[in-house]
Amino acid sequence: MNETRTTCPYCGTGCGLRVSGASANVAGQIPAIKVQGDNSHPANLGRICVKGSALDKTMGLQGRLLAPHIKHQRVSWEQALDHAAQRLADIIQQYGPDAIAFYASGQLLTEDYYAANKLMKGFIGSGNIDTNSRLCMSSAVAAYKRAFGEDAVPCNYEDIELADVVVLVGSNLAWAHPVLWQRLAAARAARPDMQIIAIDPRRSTTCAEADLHLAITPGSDSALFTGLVNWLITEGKEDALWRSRTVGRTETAQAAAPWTADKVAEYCGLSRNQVEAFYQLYCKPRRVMTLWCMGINQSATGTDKCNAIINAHLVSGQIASPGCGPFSLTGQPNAMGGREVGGLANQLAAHMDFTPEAIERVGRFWGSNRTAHKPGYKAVELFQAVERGDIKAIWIMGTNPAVSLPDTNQVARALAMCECVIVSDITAHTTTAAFADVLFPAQGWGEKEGTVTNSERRISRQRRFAEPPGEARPDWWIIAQIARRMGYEKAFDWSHPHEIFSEHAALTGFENQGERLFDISRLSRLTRTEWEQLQPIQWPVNSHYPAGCPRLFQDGVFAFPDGKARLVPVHPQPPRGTTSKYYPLVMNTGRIRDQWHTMTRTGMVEGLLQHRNKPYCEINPADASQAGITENRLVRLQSATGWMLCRAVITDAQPVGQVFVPMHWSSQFALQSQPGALITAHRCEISGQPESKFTPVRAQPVTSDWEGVLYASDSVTISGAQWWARAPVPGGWQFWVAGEGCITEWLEQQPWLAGFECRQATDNNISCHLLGFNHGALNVAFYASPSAPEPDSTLVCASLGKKVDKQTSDQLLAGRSLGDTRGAQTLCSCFGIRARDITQAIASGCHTVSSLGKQLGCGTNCGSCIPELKSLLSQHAL
Ligand SMILES: Nc1nc2c(c(=O)[nH]1)N[C@H]1C(S)=C(S)[C@@H](COP(=O)(O)OP(=O)(O)OC[C@H]3O[C@@H](n4cnc5c(=O)[nH]c(N)nc54)[C@H](O)[C@@H]3O)O[C@H]1N2
Ligand SMILES: Nc1nc2c(c(=O)[nH]1)N[C@H]1C(S)=C(S)[C@@H](COP(=O)(O)OP(=O)(O)OC[C@H]3O[C@@H](n4cnc5c(=O)[nH]c(N)nc54)[C@H](O)[C@@H]3O)O[C@H]1N2
Ligand code: SF4
Ligand SMILES: [Mo]
Repeated sequence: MNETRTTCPYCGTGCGLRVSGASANVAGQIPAIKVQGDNSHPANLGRICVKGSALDKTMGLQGRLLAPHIKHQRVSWEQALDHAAQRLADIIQQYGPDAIAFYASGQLLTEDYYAANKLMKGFIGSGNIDTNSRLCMSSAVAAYKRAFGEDAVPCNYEDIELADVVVLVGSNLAWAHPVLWQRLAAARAARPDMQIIAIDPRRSTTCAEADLHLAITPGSDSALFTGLVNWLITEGKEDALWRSRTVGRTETAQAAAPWTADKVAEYCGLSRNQVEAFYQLYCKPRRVMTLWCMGINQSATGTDKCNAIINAHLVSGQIASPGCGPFSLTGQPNAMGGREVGGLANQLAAHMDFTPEAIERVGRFWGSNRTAHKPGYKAVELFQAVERGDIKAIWIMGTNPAVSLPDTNQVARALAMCECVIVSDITAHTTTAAFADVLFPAQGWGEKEGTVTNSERRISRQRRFAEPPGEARPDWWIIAQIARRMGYEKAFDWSHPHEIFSEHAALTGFENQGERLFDISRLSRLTRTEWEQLQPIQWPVNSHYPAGCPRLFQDGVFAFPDGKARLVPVHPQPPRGTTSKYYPLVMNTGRIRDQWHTMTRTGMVEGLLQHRNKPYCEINPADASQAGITENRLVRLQSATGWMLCRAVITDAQPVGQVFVPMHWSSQFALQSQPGALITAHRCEISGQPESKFTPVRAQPVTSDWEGVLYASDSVTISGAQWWARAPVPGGWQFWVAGEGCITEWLEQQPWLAGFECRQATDNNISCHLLGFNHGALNVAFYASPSAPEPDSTLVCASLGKKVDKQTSDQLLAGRSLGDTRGAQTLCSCFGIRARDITQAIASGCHTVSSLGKQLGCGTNCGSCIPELKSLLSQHAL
């Protein structure tokens, strides 16, 4: 069996995978592949999570964009490329280069990203290329630059295992970086003295597993870390050697001085004991790692928050040695690659900024005299410029901004009025693609070749193992084809990504006498075979570090001319959004375990929608009862900017005054369930990163006349409902629907019922059961009643698309109910094991994760559900 070693296309952990048994994409067949963790890859050493292990199920043609389109009509590549290049050239001619923008993605490969940046900044001559990393890492980038002089993550994954104390701030590691969580959990199991501290306003799965959970007031983290700096200084815990390696100590100490432990406790909503316990644990000789993610970065003062964390590491000397350091976790598979090529609008290329020398140098390297002279628009401003009409053409590659940006109604307005919207994607129908004038079908994971860089600066290869379907082409190729048509043949004459990589690597070393840490020039001379076989390696890779470098700044020399790191004075500020009597709750948004972003890939995989299957908001019992919201009730969340609908999940894991909503559901998967519609475009002044975790909202129960569940063998279009959401199930799709008025009348208007032979059982319009058959095969089954019906889906799913006998048809029509739905939720997605099966097994004597695994199988494949198994075990022990 063929085996390909490649890298996972999801999170920034960057796990190595072994894919076996690939084959061509033939006529709608899913290539039969098997995906396993690669035990030779240093990021995961064979481990894998639920999303990685379900990659085989994302390889099908369902939903794929297979051909170029203009105005949603299929055209040839020649037509699409000629048309797009001509539109761009015309707009530049008429309005100048700044009327064009690219909006790229941390999900592109480095070679794709390099090509896009080179075309925009080098040849179109505008700084207007930004990326979804603006919504993700830009605060961390800005903070590292302020502190170290360069965007450089000092530490690595081994440091996490070597630490004595691991502080997780604004990171739900167990769900968002599950393999790093597995590594951390294994290290703690081996060294039980190790302490995990989780700082998060809500009790996430990660917090439930931590040794200490600080349920901080949302947005107050700078105070906690600024107070830590003050405490380290006043308690004499400052590191003398590191004091000599930094500047800015006086101002930083002054800014921190008011933040006594008492003041911090009050501001952060913690007890003084909690604050002191955390500060005490932070001290040497213990080795401390701080891992942070979106709970810190996605804030109107995100850059200051990151610097507050870095300040504490510099003052205490918890940096640049094994088991220590400030570690910003990257989210996307290649957010780092984007940072390296210069994909953010305020960077030029290869860690060079817009200085006159750098502009001249990069221009000379690229052979262009039109290199951009100034930064372009950052993501949010970029879409505002589109709406103002300052940007006339936008090319969106590998991201879905109509869902993922804040204020998505603004994004929709901007895209609707933009003269020319070009979208490169692998998915045909995304919320963004609906606005496209030109659609380019890109090659996806497994079909294309290139490199990605993970959180710990490790460059790995993504390798091709499947034939690309339809007419899909690599992103770099599409960009180069447009560039050539715009007159830049020579600079874009690549025929293989290896050539692009070599050029990119050469630029990193070009006239670099050590000023730029990001230097992989030693990789610029790899032959194609060597590049193809490239083993994972951590940058820099140059004559000093021919084998790469696992840990930066060990000599205490930073990327400023004087070699010293900067302490940055931080004055903690509250979030920009403020609650009021109209909007009394804070809406926090984030990730769930089994879904990826806007669900374009993971939303098609049945097994990945068992754990959480519809849009929901978690709300504290006190807030729920005050608002008259009951479990599973349809809820309307309203902010000053927009509104959404979702189901209530009442839980004390959510503090009073706060609700949590998954970021994932878009208009493709539910009606009006997109949290981005509510989020105001407040953002950090320094980084431009939006405040996606703090939106003042109010929550109200929604009244419906009826609620329904629909099963259909193909996905259908629901019309005239108050709300719907869909998820794939075995045999087809399941929809949850809520509506007003008479069910029968509503049903009559549904296009998906047309042409079926129906069997219907209706009870005074209070409840309705309906089966739709086509030539005797069951195509739809619909159950509605005044409150959400819970039919047992097993029989329905098993019958979908099949001929059923009279007896089964009667049973289906009767709509056998699920009965008690408690514990029906699936915890282990790999084996479809439900919470109640697990509680039963615990009751019958399984008292460990491994005995549950032996009895039920749960947790024995990818291990992503282990934190939840543990939590059930401990609940049961109580
Ligand atoms: N399953 C899954 N994994 C993913 C992704 C995915 O879509 N699905 N996406 C990837 C990407 S691109 C990213 S960026 C990462 C994100 O990874 P994470 O940042 O870990 O994930 P989030 O759920 O966005 O947010 C983390 C936590 O921040 C908390 N938080 C909110 N406000 C505050 C605050 O004021 N202070 C503190 N201390 N915490 C706060 C939230 O409650 C939440 O639990 O995940 C990556 N991994
Ligand atoms: N409310 C809220 N909003 C958020 C966040 C949050 O926490 N809360 N988090 C933010 C963060 S951190 C991030 S990273 C963003 C992510 O947000 P997006 O980047 O918008 O999310 P994705 O769904 O990953 O979009 C990727 C798109 O690229 C397509 N694609 C996949 N592979 C390829 C390829 O190889 N080539 C091309 N051309 N296309 C491809 C997919 O089909 C999909 O349409 O969301 C941000 N938005
Ligand atoms: S942790 Fe999971 S999603 Fe992230 S890279 Fe590894 S296998 Fe992929
Ligand atoms: Mo992200």
